[in-house]
Amino acid sequence: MGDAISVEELQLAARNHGMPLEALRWDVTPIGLHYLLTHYDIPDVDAESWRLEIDGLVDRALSFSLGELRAMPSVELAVTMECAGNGRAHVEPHVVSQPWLLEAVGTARWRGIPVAVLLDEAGSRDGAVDVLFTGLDRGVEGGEEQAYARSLPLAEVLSGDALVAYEVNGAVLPPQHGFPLRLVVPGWYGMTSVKWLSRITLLDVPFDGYQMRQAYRRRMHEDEVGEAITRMAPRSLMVPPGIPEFMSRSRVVETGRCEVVGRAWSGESEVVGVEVSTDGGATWFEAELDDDALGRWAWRGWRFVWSAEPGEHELCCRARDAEGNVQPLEPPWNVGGYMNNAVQRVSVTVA
Ligand SMILES: Nc1nc2c(c(=O)[nH]1)N[C@H]1C(S)=C(S)[C@@H](COP(=O)(O)O)O[C@H]1N2
Ligand SMILES: [Mo]
Repeated sequence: MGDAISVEELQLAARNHGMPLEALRWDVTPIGLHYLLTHYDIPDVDAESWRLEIDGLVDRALSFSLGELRAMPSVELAVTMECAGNGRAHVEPHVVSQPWLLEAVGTARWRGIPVAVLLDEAGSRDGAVDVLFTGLDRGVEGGEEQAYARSLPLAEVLSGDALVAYEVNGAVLPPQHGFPLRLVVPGWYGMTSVKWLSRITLLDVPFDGYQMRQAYRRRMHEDEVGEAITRMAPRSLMVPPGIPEFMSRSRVVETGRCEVVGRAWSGESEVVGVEVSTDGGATWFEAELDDDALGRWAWRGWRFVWSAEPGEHELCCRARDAEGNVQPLEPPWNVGGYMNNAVQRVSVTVA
């Protein structure tokens, strides 16, 4: 890590939180351990008067109460969600924003209604190309007052598994994760999954609000348009083995057999393998992948047996997808510090 973080970054880091990496041991993350990222404030929502509006280029504008949505046929989907800024604190030069290390991830079972079903009921009119999702939380960002809002191409919504969820892991959504309703877009970075959803609007042009035009773009200079950030790049993380040293968080492991376990995911194409290195990335060994019992949109478990010998070691892991994309050894840099999927490195002392 480069420069020290500022009080402003500490304000963000204290409001939001990551998933402690030892929580990788659960296939479905207990919701209190799931990472959390909120740009503004958690809005005060009255569930009785709250409604979901569907409008814009539709045949029939629709409006649903929470009770009406809960009475509709529902689906449940296990989804791994990761913040596009995960890994930001490891990029150099330093990028000022939420200073995630590696822990901005979690997997949950979201229950709700496919967005495609709601759009089918509303009927999309000719010329509709983009679907705007607007949240109830408001703030000022980049000098612009705004409600948090993001869009997805209509074709992406119709062909994908996006849902509006009112339950997570079998319980009512907690306030911080979007009560009473949130969007969940499998495979995409977390910014797409709008919390505190209040409105779905069909547009005849791609939405160009702040969170589309300014934030969440990959650019090498402030003044270039850059490329929109969409799906999650492949990543694997391990449960740091042994016990931590309090301040450095480096690990202490006993000599002998040590099973290293972790999870891997990718939003582009499926993870097909995970490799582990115990010498800082000089040599790699194939880990064993668990089955994909949670389905395509959730992370996959993996394990590797290490014969730990006395001395200092650096454990690393890297995932690769079906298209041959592999996690890089060094953090990629861009203006926003997005999509840093460089390999995890864990310092271990074997006693
Ligand atoms: N309305 C609203 N939705 C939002 C956000 C937000 O600030 N407001 N943050 C986004 C970002 S950047 C991420 S990474 C995910 C985090 O979801 P979680 O807090 O449930 O883990 O929510 C997304 N949806
Ligand atoms: Mo995020």
